[in-house]
Amino acid sequence: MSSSFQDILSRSLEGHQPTYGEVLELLSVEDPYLINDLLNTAREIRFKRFGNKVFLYGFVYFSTHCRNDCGFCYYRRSNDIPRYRKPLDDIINVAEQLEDSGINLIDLTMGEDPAISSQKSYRNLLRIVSEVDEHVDLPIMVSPGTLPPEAFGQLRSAGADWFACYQETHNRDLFKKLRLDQDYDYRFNQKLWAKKEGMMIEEGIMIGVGEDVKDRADSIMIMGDLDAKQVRAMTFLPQEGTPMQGRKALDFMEEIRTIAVMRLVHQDKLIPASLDLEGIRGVKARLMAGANVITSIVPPNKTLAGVAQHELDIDNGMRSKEQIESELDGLGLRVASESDYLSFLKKCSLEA
Ligand code: SAM
Ligand code: MD0
Ligand code: SF4
Repeated sequence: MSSSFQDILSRSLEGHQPTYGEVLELLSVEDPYLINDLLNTAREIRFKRFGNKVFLYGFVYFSTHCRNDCGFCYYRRSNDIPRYRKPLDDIINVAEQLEDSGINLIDLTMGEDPAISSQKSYRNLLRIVSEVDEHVDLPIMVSPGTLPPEAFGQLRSAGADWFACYQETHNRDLFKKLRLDQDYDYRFNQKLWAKKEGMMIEEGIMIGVGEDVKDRADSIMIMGDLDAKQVRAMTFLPQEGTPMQGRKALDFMEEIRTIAVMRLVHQDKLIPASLDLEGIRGVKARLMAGANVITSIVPPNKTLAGVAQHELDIDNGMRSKEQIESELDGLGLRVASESDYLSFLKKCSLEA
């Protein structure tokens, strides 16, 4: 067992993508020494592909209203919580402030707020994207939930470089339990439509929502079929007031191992270490597993929320570039420049 495990690691290090069966093995092994070897290999692969550079993403959750009722989400329609919808000027100001702080991309995220976009009209969303694009000289990711097929060309023209929409799981039965009353194929097709219009896509899964190891392996392979340029795994954190509030969160080790396996399979893709789970103190473990983007950087005192952790480390200023830089220093890593990020995007567009 362990020698074949080591073979998988050495072949990965030579640039060979593990097979489905090998992915299952990497995700299942229990020996802590072997898991440690997996993490070391993932880190080495990141170094081979990206050197010591890490990308930083600013997160602007501009509306927390949502028409959906996802069982895992704090912002689900049925949860009686305070919500906000930021005016355009505030969104632009925050995006400008994030740009000044020296990050690489702005992620414009919303609940499926009917006042901003619906299957019938998404004018307001297009306006927000094009205004941010006009004021800020950074690539833009948009995470708006689902849109009708005809929206994607317009979203691209408005200035969206990336479209993020996480399936959470590629097990259809489990999807039904998580994303209540939502259509699996419609959500999956979002990514195909976005790609067709020239956007890069991010795919993602949640860890600890009832999936098994095979489901995780399936998702990792599907991320490749989709040609997602950024792929993520986030541990599910139970949210107050939701049907899944009583579930126990897994410890973060399964997410961290999944990040490492994703790095072996998707060697030249971006893989986030999100601040939205454990805040700044969780960055190191995720980077040590081969992640190369720090997401969910939120400026303090702007009444902006996170998603899985709606407050953690925001108003104390810990989700900031300065804090991240000091973490990176200790790991021999540094923040990528704007031109490093643009080279990555250029490489992706040449592959398209
Ligand atoms: N409303 C849009 C959507 O659902 O696609 C954009 C919001 S996006 C930030 C929501 C993502 O946050 C989900 O796809 C999920 O990956 C993550 N998320 C939400 N609730 C979570 C929770 N309780 N634990 C971990 N991740 C969560
Ligand atoms: C994050 N809270 O990066 C954000 C969010 C949406 N594109 C990203 C889940 O962790
Ligand atoms: Fe709405 Fe997105 Fe939360 Fe689902 S995950 S309830 S679509 S904000």
